[in-house]
Amino acid sequence: MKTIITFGTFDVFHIGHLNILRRARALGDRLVVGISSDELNLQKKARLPVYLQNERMHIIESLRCVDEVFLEESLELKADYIRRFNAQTLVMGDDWKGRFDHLSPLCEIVYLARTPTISTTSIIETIRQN
Ligand code: C2G
Repeated sequence: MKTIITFGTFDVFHIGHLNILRRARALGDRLVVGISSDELNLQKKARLPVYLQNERMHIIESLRCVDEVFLEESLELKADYIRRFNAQTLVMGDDWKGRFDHLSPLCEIVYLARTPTISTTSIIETIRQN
């Protein structure tokens, strides 16, 4: 049984999120997703997500390609999460390329190409302009 782990906020769920989750799942037998907490987002991006953590967790856990979700409370705890879920592979979008290479003694690190042109920020901007 090969377990894949990935992390993200997944705010205002869109096709780029779905693409990376489906491709991550296809690399193994089980996909575990760490959903960034509201507090972590406040620290990282200086704003709260549009969808709060419980809603984001419910949306992601209801996807067919996702087996389990948990709350990611700190960016520094990735090694603990990888061990806790016994993950063999960490998948991240290539906007994070190189940032998690130090975890390679623990598991395989794979960066997948982001889906072009779409992002939560651009969706918010489009709605604002309309
Ligand atoms: N993503 C993608 N294509 C897009 C937008 C996002 O492939 N057009 C991917 C990102 O690369 C990431 C995942 O979708 O792997 C989740 O994206 P975000 O919600 O923006 O995640 P982020 O806030 O970067 O949080 O510990 C790491 C962080 O929690 C990642």
